Amino acid sequence: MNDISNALHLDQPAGTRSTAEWQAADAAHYLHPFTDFKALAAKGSRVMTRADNIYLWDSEGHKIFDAMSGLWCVNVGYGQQTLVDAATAQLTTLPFYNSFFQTATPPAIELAELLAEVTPPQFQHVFFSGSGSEGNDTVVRMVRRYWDVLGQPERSVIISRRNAYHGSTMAGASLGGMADMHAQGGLPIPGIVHIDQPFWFALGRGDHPQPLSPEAEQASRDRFGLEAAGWLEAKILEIGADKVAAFIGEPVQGAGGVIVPPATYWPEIQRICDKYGILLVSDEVICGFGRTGNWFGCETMGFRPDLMTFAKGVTSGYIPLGGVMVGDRVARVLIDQGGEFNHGYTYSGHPVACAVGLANVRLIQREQLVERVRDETGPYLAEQFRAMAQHPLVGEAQSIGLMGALQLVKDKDTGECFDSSLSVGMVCRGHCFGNGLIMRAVGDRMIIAPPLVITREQVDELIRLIRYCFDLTLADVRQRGWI
Ligand code: PXG
Repeated sequence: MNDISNALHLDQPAGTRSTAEWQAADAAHYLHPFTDFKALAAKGSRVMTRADNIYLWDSEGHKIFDAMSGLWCVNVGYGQQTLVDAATAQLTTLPFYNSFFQTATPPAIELAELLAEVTPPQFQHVFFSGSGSEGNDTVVRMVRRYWDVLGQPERSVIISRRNAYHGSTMAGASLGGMADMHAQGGLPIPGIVHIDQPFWFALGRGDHPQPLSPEAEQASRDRFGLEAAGWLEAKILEIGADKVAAFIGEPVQGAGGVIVPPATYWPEIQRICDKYGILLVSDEVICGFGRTGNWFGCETMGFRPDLMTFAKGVTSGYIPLGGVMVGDRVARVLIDQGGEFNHGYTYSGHPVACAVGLANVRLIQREQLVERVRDETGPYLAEQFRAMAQHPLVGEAQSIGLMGALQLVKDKDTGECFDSSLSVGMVCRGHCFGNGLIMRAVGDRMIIAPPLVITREQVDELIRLIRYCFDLTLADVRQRGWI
C-alpha cells in the first residue's frame, strides 16, 4: 500500500473503491475473526456497504435479507435515527469520561437505572463492560470474589457446558465449550469444567429411531431435560459442592446451533443450584433484549439467575457495549462487605455507548418490540417453521421467539445425519449467500435470528427464500450423490 494511487484512496470516503480494490486491501492488511486468513485472501471478502431495516447491500449493489441481525445483535433493525441522534448528541457534549475515580456520566447512570427497570426484580445493579466476552470475564472475577468475601475462597470452580459460547477472551473461551477454541492457546484456564448440553436431537433421541408420535417425542424431550440437568448435580457431587462457585449457561444456546432446551431443563437446573447454594449465571448476550419473546431468556425458560451477562441487543450493535446485571444476593455481599473490587475497563460505562443503549432500550419499549415477538412474529415464525419441518432435508425444526434452527438430515424418516466431513451446512449456506439470504450454518444446523422489527410479510419472504435455498441444496446434494 505504498504507491500513490493507493494512498489517495485512503483520503476518499468509504464506499468509493471497487470491490476488487476493497478485497485486495482487505487481504493485504485485515485479519478477520474466526477466519482461515489464507483461504479468505484467496477468495476475497464480501464487502457490506450499507443497510436499512432488515436488509444489507454489498459493494456490488446486491440486496441481502439479514436473517442473523448482523451477528445476533441488530434487534431494532438498521437505520434507526434515534440511536444515531443519541450518539451524535453525546459525542458533541461529552464523548468520553471514565467511571474509575469516583466519577460517573449521566448516560451511564441513566442506563443503569433503566436496566434495573427492564430486568427481573432481583437485579438492581449493573457492571458495564465493552463486550459480551469482557462481561463474562467480569462474571468469573465477580463470582470468585463473592465467595472470597464470604470466607469460602476454595469455592472457585465454575461449571459450564460443552458447545456453549461465552466469548473469545481467555475466560470467555474457557467458559465456552467449543473444542476447536480450546485446542488453541492452552484453554480452558484452571477452575472451569464442562458438562454436556441439553441437545435432545443429538444426545437424547437414541440412534436413528423411527419418527416418534408428537406425544411420544414430547415425553422423550421432557425426560431428557431432567436427565441433562442431572449431569450438573453429578458434576457438583464429583467436584464437591464446597468447591463449586457457579453454573453458567445461555438460556437457549445460540452459536452452538439454536438449541432450545426441553421445558423441564432450566427449572431443574435452578432446583439443583438452590440445593447446593451455587450461583446461577444466565448468559443473555444473545437471548437478552427481546430475542426469545420476553425481555430476557431466563424469563422465557423459567429460572431466576443471580447474575446475567448482556451485550449485543443492549445497543442493537450500533456501538459496542456489554455488562453484567448483578442480583441482590451478590450485590449485597460485594457492596456491604467487599471493599474495593479490583476490576474494570477503560470503557466501563462509556457515555456514548450508554447513550445509544438508552435510546435503544427506550425504542424497544416504545415500539413494544418484545410484546410483538411474544404475541405476533414469534408464534408466526414457529408456525412457518412447523411447515418447513416437512421439507425432505429437514430433520428437526425448532424456534423460540425470533431465533430458530433447521437441522439438515440425510434421511428424514430415520433422522440419520450427513457425514460431517461433507459440510452440507456450508453447501446450504453457500446457496443462501448466493441468493440474497444470510443464514448461519452450525455444522448441518441452519439458523436464523432476524431483527425484532421483522413483519409478518417479511417472515413470509424469509420462509420463501429459505425454501428456495433448501430446494437448491437438495438438488445439489442429490447431484453429488450424498443422498
Ligand atoms: N456470550 C454469548 C452467549 C454470545 O453469543 C458472547 C458471549 C461474546 O460476546 P462478544 O461481544 O465478546 O462477541 C457471545 C457472542 C456466531 C457468533 O458465530 C456468536 C457470537 C460471537 C461471534 C460469533 O454465532 N456471540
